[in-house]
Amino acid sequence: MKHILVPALAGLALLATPAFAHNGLVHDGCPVGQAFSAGDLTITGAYTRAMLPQAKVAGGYLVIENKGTAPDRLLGGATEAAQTVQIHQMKMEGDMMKMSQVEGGLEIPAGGSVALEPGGYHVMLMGVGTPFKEGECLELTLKFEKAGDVPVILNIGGTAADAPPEGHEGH
Ligand SMILES: [Cu+2]
Repeated sequence: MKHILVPALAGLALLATPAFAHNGLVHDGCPVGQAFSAGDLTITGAYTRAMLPQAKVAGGYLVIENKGTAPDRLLGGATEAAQTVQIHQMKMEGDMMKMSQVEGGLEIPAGGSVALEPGGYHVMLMGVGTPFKEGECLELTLKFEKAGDVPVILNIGGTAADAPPEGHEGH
């Protein structure tokens, strides 16, 4: 009996959680310009961009201020809207624009702030199930070394020519 019951329950659990029943997207009633605080950290200006229909990756941008007397580190994040969330850096190497994961997390210095913005540091959302639409917003949990999990909401703006290129998830 036990051998039959276990797979049956596993199947039920899968049926109860369809992939995109709640996909981390808020379709209406998204306030713009919100600030999110946790401990000494305040996060402002959080946004991402509308995606083309076939796109699977998007960049998230925000500013993190640390009013504390000790540094913290942004380690990564999670959202129901994407399979993987990483902290990336984009920079020029020669005449090539390169993106790479920030090793060991991104330091937010004591009494300072760090901007994640196009062309620099960004939150990389990979394996996005439903392409983001302008005017909606995205629920994202940022993971910090000291402040822990900090839920934020990213407004979704229009598409941009300098959005991360396709195929970025291959690196
Ligand atoms: Cu990236």
